[in-house]
Amino acid sequence: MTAEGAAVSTRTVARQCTLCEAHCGILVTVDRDRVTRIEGDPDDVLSHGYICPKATALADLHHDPDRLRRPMRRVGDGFEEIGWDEAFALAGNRLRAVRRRHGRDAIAMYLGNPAAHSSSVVYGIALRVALLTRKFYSASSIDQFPQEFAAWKMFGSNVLMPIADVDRTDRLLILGANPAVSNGSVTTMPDARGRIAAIRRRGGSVVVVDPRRTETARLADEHVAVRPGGDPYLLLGMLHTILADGTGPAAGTVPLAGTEELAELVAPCTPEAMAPRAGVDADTIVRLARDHAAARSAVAYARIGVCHQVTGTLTHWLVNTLNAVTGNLDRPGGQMYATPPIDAARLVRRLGSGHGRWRSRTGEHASFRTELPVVGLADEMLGDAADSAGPVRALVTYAGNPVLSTPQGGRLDEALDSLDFFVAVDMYLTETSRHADLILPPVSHLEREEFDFLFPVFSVRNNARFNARVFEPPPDTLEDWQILSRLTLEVLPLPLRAQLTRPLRAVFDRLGPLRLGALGVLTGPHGVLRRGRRGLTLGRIRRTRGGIDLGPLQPRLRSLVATRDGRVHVAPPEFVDETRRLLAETENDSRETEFDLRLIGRRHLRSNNSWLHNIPTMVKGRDRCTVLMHPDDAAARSLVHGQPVTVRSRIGSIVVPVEVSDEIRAGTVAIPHGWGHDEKGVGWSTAAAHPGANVNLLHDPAVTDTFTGNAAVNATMVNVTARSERSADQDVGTRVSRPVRRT
Ligand SMILES: Nc1nc2c(c(=O)[nH]1)N[C@H]1C(S)=C(S)[C@@H](COP(=O)(O)OP(=O)(O)OC[C@H]3O[C@@H](n4cnc5c(=O)[nH]c(N)nc54)[C@H](O)[C@@H]3O)O[C@H]1N2
Ligand SMILES: Nc1nc2c(c(=O)[nH]1)N[C@H]1C(S)=C(S)[C@@H](COP(=O)(O)OP(=O)(O)OC[C@H]3O[C@@H](n4cnc5c(=O)[nH]c(N)nc54)[C@H](O)[C@@H]3O)O[C@H]1N2
Ligand code: SF4
Ligand SMILES: [Mo]
Repeated sequence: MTAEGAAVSTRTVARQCTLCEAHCGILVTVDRDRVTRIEGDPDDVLSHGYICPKATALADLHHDPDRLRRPMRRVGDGFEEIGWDEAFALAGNRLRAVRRRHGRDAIAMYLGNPAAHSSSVVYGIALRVALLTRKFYSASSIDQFPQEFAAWKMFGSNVLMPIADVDRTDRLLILGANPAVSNGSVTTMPDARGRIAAIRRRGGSVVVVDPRRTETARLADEHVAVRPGGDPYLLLGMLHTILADGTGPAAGTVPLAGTEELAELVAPCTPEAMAPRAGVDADTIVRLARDHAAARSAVAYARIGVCHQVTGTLTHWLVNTLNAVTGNLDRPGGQMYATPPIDAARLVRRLGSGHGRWRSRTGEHASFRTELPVVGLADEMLGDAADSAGPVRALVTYAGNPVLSTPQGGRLDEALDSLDFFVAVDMYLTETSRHADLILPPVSHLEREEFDFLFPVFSVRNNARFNARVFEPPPDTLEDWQILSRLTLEVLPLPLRAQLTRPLRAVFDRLGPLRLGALGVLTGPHGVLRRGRRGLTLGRIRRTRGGIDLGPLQPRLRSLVATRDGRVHVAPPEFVDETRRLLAETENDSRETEFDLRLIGRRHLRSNNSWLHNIPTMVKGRDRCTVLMHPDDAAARSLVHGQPVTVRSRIGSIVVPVEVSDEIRAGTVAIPHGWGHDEKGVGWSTAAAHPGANVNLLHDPAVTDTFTGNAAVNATMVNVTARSERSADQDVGTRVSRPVRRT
């Protein structure tokens, strides 16, 4: 090709990576219809040129021949391509038939993680509303439910989850998060490594509380190898110290309610009493408390490691409370709230979070914010048809892979096969969608043009960035929002649906996510309607390369707090009662005779939950789906590094290689989730060559966060034995589950 030809055919588009919450700015260089390069955008106002290795996967995902481009209908054991109109008619007829025969709760819906990374999610919610089903599920109940519940009880709304002002803090205490790998979650911080290094450079300090010496712990001043599940005790001991020292509670922008009850609760929680439960010595507890209280600004930040515990909600309450009583709530360097271009949290904060409005069919789980915990999904489908509550007969999934990502006691495959109808909105034939009757694939991430309204709500710095399209979508393809709005029209419970479809479609087509986004920006806190001529419009954001920086986080809790009395509640009665109950329990280090190790999770820089393992650069190198074990534990079992072992829990077992390292606390083992690509009929050819094993086959769906039913996948007791002892017939990565019936 001549140089001139190259110049004509090559172009670079600035947009964001939509794979994780960081939404880093990227520059995508394209030669005709191929991506030739993806690099960090130095002009991006939030990520300043940082990207992680996953960003390049966007190109591979776009070009992946395994990615579905046409609707697929099940025929026998396989699938055939069909047209969109035919596909929507099929989905509509079948879903309506199920609803007519079995009622609206016979249709369930599951919304997965990538939905949150696209403004199409609004249309997912519209579909959920049109279905009028109480059987709604999402990845939130194997994720941040505990954090939302704590926010609801303390600040009056589940959406008011405060974030850590990492860019200005003098002291960062991280519990159960590994931002050096995850780049922050419910605190969007692209280049977390750089931001953590900056805290130390400006004279601040960073402590990581984690049973594993993680990538983040290695960047910190101190690593505290807490016992898994030990965090609430560590925090109670810290609160005891602060209140006993008289250094709290400090005054904040919003008055605190419940400080006396809190003082009474923590009075007996001396560091000495808490130390064995936390697995952290008393001196360390005292020191962590005093350093937090003494720092000019300090923030405790906790995430998924503690959400995935039976004490998930309690721990997040104690984290927020620690920040509040040390005067670090709603002040620079502490826990704060963003002021995003679309003030989504403020708009919906009074909608009501609601807990226990309805229950699961088995009665085991209560709804929270109008959904049920996903751990109950298989149970909901495998019910007895004679059951008056009736089992779920049809399912809609949108951007989720619950077969790999949720604990279901090994029963979800069977449950999905038992359905009358299952439609998956997904661009891959996955462990989940392979069970579908119909798969509706959206365009690739690079073919979307969007304005994200969700993650700016959790961003460490206020910003407005447009996400431009790299490729025009090919003819006869649809974006998620178009697919979801067509499905919505198909299931609208209207008597004149047939007649109304055409005009409603015209309305939906005109009300794309960009129109809604433009309206949100216009009326938002930085919009022209509020700020006059210098204010924002979507057009201005779109035209500004790298986005618009809207400054550091501002104190604003007073305008957000949604409790009836306008105060922040540091001692909600149900949390106090539950803490008392736990403290009264005689200490039981769960030394069950048969299962003697506690299993936790871990993430890798080149994995993204279950769905990047089909990209060769994301799976190259050594096997990453291993069980990480302390050398003492390995020696006690005569296991050597690299050896295949059987990891067994009360409900299932998998075979994986053992990885021996002293980075993990003795008595604890770690296995990453999102693996187990060995199912027949899955369309992931590269992933099939690197299957790993599905760790969620080990986690008991009955073990959940006390308040929300969030999966407590860091609380599972397992044993680990040499493979040959008990399961010589299995290959590494094989799944051997013992499905359990619990109804
Ligand atoms: N044991 C254990 N389990 C866990 C976790 C853990 O730490 N330990 N973590 C949990 C967490 S935090 C989460 S968020 C969940 C995630 O759980 P899920 O959301 O259920 O699973 P993902 O692996 O994110 O699967 C995403 C699916 O969406 C598809 N997809 C990707 N992009 C798009 C898109 O733009 N549109 C559509 N329609 N589809 C798309 C992919 O092909 C894939 O099938 O996993 C949870 N599971
Ligand atoms: N590379 C990559 N990035 C991701 C993802 C990914 O799959 N890969 N997933 C994205 C998603 S969906 C999410 S929700 C975020 C999650 O983001 P993070 O919360 O940062 O997730 P993890 O890396 O799983 O970190 C959890 C940590 O908790 C520790 N832990 C486990 N049990 C306990 C405990 O009882 N106490 C304490 N103190 N620590 C404990 C684990 O050892 C682990 O280091 O990451 C996002 N970013
Ligand atoms: S951290 Fe990596 S995966 Fe996440 S948005 Fe940035 S480049 Fe993408
Ligand atoms: Mo997540």
